[in-house]
Amino acid sequence: MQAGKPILYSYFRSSCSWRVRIALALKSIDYETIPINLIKDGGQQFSEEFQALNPMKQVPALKIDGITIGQSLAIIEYLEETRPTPRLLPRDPKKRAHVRMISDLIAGGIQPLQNLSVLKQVGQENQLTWAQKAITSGFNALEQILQSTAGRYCVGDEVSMADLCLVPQVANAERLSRHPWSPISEALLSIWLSPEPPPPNSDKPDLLHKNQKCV
Ligand SMILES: N[C@@H](CCC(=O)N[C@@H](CS)C(=O)NCC(=O)O)C(=O)O
Repeated sequence: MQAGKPILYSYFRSSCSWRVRIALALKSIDYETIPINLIKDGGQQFSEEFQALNPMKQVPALKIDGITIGQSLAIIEYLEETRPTPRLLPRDPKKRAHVRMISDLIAGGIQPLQNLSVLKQVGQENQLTWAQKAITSGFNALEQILQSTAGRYCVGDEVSMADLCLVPQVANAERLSRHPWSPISEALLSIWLSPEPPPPNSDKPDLLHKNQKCV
């Protein structure tokens, strides 16, 4: 199959899409974006056209090398295997396990609890309390883990997939919670988050914007 420029189906407020945008930017991969607005028209993720691409009706999805991949961590791992520079998974198996552990903790243990469809089920009245509970318990565990894994970044001194997961999740948490950040989170944030707001209608590799809201 003819493979052109990769296409990222993304929503600028989506923390999961943001992970992939950071990976694409760090690996200097040129790509096009097709915005999928999760709010407009009752949610464009529910359109037949998009469901054909990702039956989970979620962003991100990446068309690349003649295939379509859903699930942000699977996308990042594919990019890592096919475009290995710079590395986002450490060579050392123990460090690599730590990176995957932190990534899974965020992608499986924190973000899904604050997903749009889950919050809808929880209901407007209880949404904030629900989200704050999920943030507090997830981040308490994370903070404890980071005590032993972090150097300059989540695992040692190299940027990894774990940082790609952490940054959007912290931005999300800052919006929803008053979680007290440990010195490690504070240090990571100061490295990773620039003070500028995202450009309007941004769906670009807007690496690190503190004021970006996520879902
Ligand atoms: N595990 C998936 C989760 C994807 C996900 O939850 N995406 C959210 C945005 S961050 C979404 O599309 N939500 C749409 C909805 O809840 O209707 C991943 O890592 O890609």
